[in-house]
Amino acid sequence: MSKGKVIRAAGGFFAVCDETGNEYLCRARGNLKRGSEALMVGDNVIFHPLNQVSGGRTDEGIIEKRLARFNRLGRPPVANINQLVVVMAFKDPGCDWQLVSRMLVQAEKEDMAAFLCLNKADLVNDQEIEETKKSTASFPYPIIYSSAVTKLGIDEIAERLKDCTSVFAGPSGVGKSSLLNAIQPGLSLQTGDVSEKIKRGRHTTRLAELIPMNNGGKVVDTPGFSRLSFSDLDENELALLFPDFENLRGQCNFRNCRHAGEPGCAIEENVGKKVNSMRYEHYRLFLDEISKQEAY
Ligand SMILES: Nc1nc2c(ncn2[C@@H]2O[C@H](COP(=O)(O)OP(=O)(O)OP(=O)(O)O)[C@@H](O)[C@H]2O)c(=O)[nH]1
Ligand SMILES: [Mg+2]
Ligand SMILES: [Zn+2]
Repeated sequence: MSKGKVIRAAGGFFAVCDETGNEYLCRARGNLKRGSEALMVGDNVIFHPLNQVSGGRTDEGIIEKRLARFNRLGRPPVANINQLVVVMAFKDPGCDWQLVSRMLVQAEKEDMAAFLCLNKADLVNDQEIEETKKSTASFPYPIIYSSAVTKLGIDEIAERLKDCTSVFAGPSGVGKSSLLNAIQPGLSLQTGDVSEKIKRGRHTTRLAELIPMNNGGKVVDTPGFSRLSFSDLDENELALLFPDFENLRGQCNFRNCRHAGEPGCAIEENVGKKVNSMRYEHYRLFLDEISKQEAY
């Protein structure tokens, strides 16, 4: 028996990388294919190699067991991730801030660190960047302005990927794969153009893939998505998943304040000050959405 990590999953097959870097194409036992047990990229597994491997040759195996996960994301489906990198573009396609907040809520829930990459900075002028900086004052996560074309921000992103496992997530066409190619020349991940008419990506990356980086980090490149709903969130939990509110906790008039229009709400009083107004809007929107789900 050997220990390894799932680095790709497709059509009932799993590519598993063992501790010495050999790759095996594996099938999995039936119970590892369904529901929340279903294997994901990033899962650590015990597998049974079917053939001897020499000199890094690809071989085959059977996955017997999945080891415990310390976290998992539903979308993109990945496990054992230290850091979420939300990738958006300034334009073509433009930044979907609500989707950013959705992803960040999920990351908080799973105890992942997170930062935002605002890519394609080469397509806007300095004034637009300055305006974004202003409107994201008190945004509670680091924002890196980047360009796979001019290489702006590439070193900083690379630095943040060191020595941990990260996932790149965001809509199709924002430049996730292009950024990874820029960070690690020679990687040559496939990238695709953006539709001229609707300014959306064409879902070039089809499968999540865990990639070892030269600086010791690991990154999962994932297919783009544009919708994300909350499935397992509790109304009372949501405010705890907004680090923006951290320094104001316990300061509302009512101990069980929902921060949704109650008198003497410290959070509402700080909107546009310590709390970014767009983030507060997202909080209210998500709270509504979750309470409607709970009503069913
Ligand atoms: N101008 C400009 N174009 C970029 C930049 N980054 C990526 N692109 C272009 O945007 C298009 C989409 O890039 P991809 O890297 O394939 O985007 P992706 O996020 O991986 O998309 P999916 O794999 O479909 O999820 C390609 O035509 C890239 O050349 C950038 O920083 N500036
Ligand atoms: Mg891609
Ligand atoms: Zn409150």
